[in-house]
Amino acid sequence: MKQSQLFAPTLRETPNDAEVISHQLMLRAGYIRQISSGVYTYLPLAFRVIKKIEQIVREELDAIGGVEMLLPTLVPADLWKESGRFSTYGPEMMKMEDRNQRDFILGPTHEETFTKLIRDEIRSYKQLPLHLYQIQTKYRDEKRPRFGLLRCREFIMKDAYTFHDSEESLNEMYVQIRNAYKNIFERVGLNFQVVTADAGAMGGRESQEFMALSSIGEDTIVYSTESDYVANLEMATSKFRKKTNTAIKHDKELSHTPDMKTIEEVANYLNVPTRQLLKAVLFVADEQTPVMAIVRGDHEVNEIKVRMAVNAQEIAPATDEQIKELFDDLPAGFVGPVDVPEAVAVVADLYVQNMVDAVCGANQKDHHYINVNPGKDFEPEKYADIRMVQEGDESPDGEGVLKFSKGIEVGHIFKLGTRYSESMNATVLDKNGRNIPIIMGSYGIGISRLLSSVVEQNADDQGIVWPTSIAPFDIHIIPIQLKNEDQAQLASELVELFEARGYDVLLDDRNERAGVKFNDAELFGIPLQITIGKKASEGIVEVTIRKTGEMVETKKEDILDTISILTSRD
Ligand code: 9G3
Repeated sequence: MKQSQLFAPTLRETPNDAEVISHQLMLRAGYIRQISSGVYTYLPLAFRVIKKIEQIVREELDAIGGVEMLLPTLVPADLWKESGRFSTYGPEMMKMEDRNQRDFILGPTHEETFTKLIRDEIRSYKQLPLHLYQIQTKYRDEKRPRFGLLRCREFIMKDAYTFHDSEESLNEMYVQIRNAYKNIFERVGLNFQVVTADAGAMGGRESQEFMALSSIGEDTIVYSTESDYVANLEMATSKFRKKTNTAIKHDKELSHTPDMKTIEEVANYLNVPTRQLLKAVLFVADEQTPVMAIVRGDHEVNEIKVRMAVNAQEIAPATDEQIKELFDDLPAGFVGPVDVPEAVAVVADLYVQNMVDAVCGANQKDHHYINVNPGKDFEPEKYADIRMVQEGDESPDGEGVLKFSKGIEVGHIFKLGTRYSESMNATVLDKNGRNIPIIMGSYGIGISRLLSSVVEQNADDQGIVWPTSIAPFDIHIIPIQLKNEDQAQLASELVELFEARGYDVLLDDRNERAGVKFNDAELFGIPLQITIGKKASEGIVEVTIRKTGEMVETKKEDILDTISILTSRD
């Protein structure tokens, strides 16, 4: 392609509202332009990269029996009312009315739409399993779009859904898809981790996230220094070792702690370390059951783990009013596990078992208990792992310690079970002629987010450095002066030579100064640059590897060998 025809408006300066390198470079290199907060134009260079990523996705999914199709983006809200999700996603859902005032949404994901389609068209288990996927624009009215394509209100997602008449069939396909995802992210050149995730609001069971390692990632990945244990922060666990306490346990005493509410204030006032306190956090499970979570004062409660410990569908922190109601007007900060109201279920973290002579709220204004001993002064309904792990904790497999790193979620796969087929009554006749709810899986890849994640991991000060597998072009030919007959002749010979071998070639045919050409080439990040200059008359060009900056001079007749040697090494 001629660069004079390519629409890639590059910028000299870094736009100041772009905070991360991928956002800065994709604006400067003429890959994207914002039309509204979280809504972007994919300019031709970005579009070419997206097409290459999609091609890899299609190859890997088709290879395991995935079948591509395309569902409407404009979806009747009634479907989401059937599944009960129309209300749960509130402001994030892009809603609209048609000319007859009927409610529609712009699809943020398509569990409901696929479930309806299967409900209408599939009657027998003999038609299963199915692996259907689409690559489609999704809409989510994010509260804080940011970081360019990393968190948008309109984005491209590959979403797939599988339909089964048995758990075994789901498990089998789930593993195949997980492996296909690994292939995809490896081929795209991404440095990633697969982490076990909490199925969260999806209400399903097992789920895995695919995280692109990046310091600007919003998710925290927890991994062991010695073993291959890895999980996301919500799910990560550590090894707890129960100690047999021989220390003397004193009798509890009431202590006056006027207006001392926070863990730090109480610890300072009583001159004890925060790890000596029992931190009580109140929740309401499934909108009706009050739960008091107890962790050691220097630990944090993990809400997801509390939800799972009490087998709740959903859980929320108790409001101050709910606390006042349960503990007759007690202000927050004096709540504790000793003599709690009947209605409150107490769940204590495993580490609480090793505490002796602890301090806790006395459920009386301005008072705490000291010398409180679990098992003696209070007995929780259950002990469970309900704390956030911390760096340095022992890995749950006993090998090494836990460390944290940040990640960008680029993929997420779920075993949904019958969550949608039951709420939407999608059933099939099984081999015994009984109507059973269809078992489902759902699988997503953030295509446009993946593009930015690759740039985050593959950029240098001069610009983007694309992995060869998804670069917008394979070779960038840059004649210094196309008016020079030798250079023009050599350039067109090389274009022909490379295109005949299936390379995507970009020829900088613009009448610009050399400096401008080189700056733009650095920004674009095409893996191989071929500069045609003074030695064109001798048929000699410079080949530069964008990634390493390495440059070799080579004669035209040797150029294919040179390139295969240079590119095969990386
Ligand atoms: C919504 C809105 C935002 C959402 C969802 C629904 C996230 C929603 C989770 C998923 C799960 C999987 C299939 C592909 C892989 C991911 N944000 N999720 O369901 F209405 Cl506004 O999308 N879906």
